[in-house]
Amino acid sequence: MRIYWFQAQAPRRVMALAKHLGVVVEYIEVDLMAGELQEPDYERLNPNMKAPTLVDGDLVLWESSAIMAYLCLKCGSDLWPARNPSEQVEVLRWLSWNDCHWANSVATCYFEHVVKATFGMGPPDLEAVQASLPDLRKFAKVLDAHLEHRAYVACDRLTIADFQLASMATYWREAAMPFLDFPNIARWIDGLLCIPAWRDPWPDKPLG
Ligand SMILES: N[C@@H](CCC(=O)N[C@@H](CS)C(=O)NCC(=O)O)C(=O)O
Repeated sequence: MRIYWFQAQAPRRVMALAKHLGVVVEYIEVDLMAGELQEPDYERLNPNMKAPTLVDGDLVLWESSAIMAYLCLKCGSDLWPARNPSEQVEVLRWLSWNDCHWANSVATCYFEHVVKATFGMGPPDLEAVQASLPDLRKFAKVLDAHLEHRAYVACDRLTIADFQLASMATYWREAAMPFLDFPNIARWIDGLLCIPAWRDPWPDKPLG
């Protein structure tokens, strides 16, 4: 099984899960800045020209939530609760909420403060950050209330929904996301960072 990746939030979810589950994977790092996502061979695998992409035999899969569900199915993990319909619906609800609302609302802070710094793309556009905050606060209020008596987003245990929702929010301090005002979100993120594979999702570099 191969996973194409580079150090960014969507590959992060998949890499953390694979490490957490102990799946044997060949990791292929693509060089974003060298334009490798646009190379025809890569475009044939992932026409979105984005990462991550998983290849397992004849199967080619993109979209990190689908890849995470696939990894769980492969190793029989209930982080994607395939055998429990009501849990599955609960996880699906939060995956959908992430992709339609939460990811968009945290993306500006993350891009302006983390992505630009990582790839040397210049200073953050603070006006854009400011303009994104009403939406971020609107959806943070929903998540914070949901997490009030919970350690995890769904099913009272770790699921792929946690990794899906937490990937950009994990960087809330450096990304200046206002989670001091949403303490249940801050507690949930800090709790996830106790999971070794979530804290350090990237493949070990070969020695030497
Ligand atoms: N919805 C996709 C998002 C994939 C995505 O946007 N990946 C980003 C990295 S976080 C990417 O490859 N960006 C490169 C580009 O857009 O050129 C998923 O969850 O897999």
